[in-house]
Amino acid sequence: MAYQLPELGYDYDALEPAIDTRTMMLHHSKHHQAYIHQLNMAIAPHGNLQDRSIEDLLIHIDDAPEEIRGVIRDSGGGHANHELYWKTIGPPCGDKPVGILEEAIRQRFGTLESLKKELTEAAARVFGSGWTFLAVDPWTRKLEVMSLPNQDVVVLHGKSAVLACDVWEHSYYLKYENRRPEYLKAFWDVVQWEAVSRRFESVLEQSLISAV
Ligand code: MN3
Repeated sequence: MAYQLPELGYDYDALEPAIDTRTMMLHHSKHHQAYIHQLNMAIAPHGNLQDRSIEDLLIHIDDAPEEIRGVIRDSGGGHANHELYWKTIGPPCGDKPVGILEEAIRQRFGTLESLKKELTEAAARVFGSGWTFLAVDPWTRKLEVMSLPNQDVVVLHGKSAVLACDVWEHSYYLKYENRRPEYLKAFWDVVQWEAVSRRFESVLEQSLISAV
């Protein structure tokens, strides 16, 4: 079964005015779709690489022939990062971090505002194309802000991402042009904190299971 473009679960215009309809449409149906197409083309001749989760494919990239590892890293990473991005954002609902995420944010950042400030500053500093994540070390359960270039993925750095902010220009240029800080400010209006909180809990549960 080849990789497929995930449904967003909301309409392209549902994030207006923070993220405009045309950007959402192109970003999802063209950019993300292109990563999936390239990835599927690369792995099609290799039966041992089929039917794996995208995380499994990326973690075990050494199973792939050397000549397609670059495509797996770039397009496979692009697929994984965008899947998380579409789940990070959604229609503005004014929710807040809950449960153990709320507590972890308090311990690491003090306040939600401090977290937003640190992550915004990191995203503003990304040079060229890349991402900024809120990641968790599954063993220490500590949160951290992590920026990575291109389509690198957090999982290859031994962490799990719970929130993803796409800082490639295609995420914001149609509306915000060169004003990345304005996109980053609007980004917080569409973050789905309850979903981020549930993802954090699930990462910690998984790490407990694998520790047994
Ligand atoms: Mn993108």
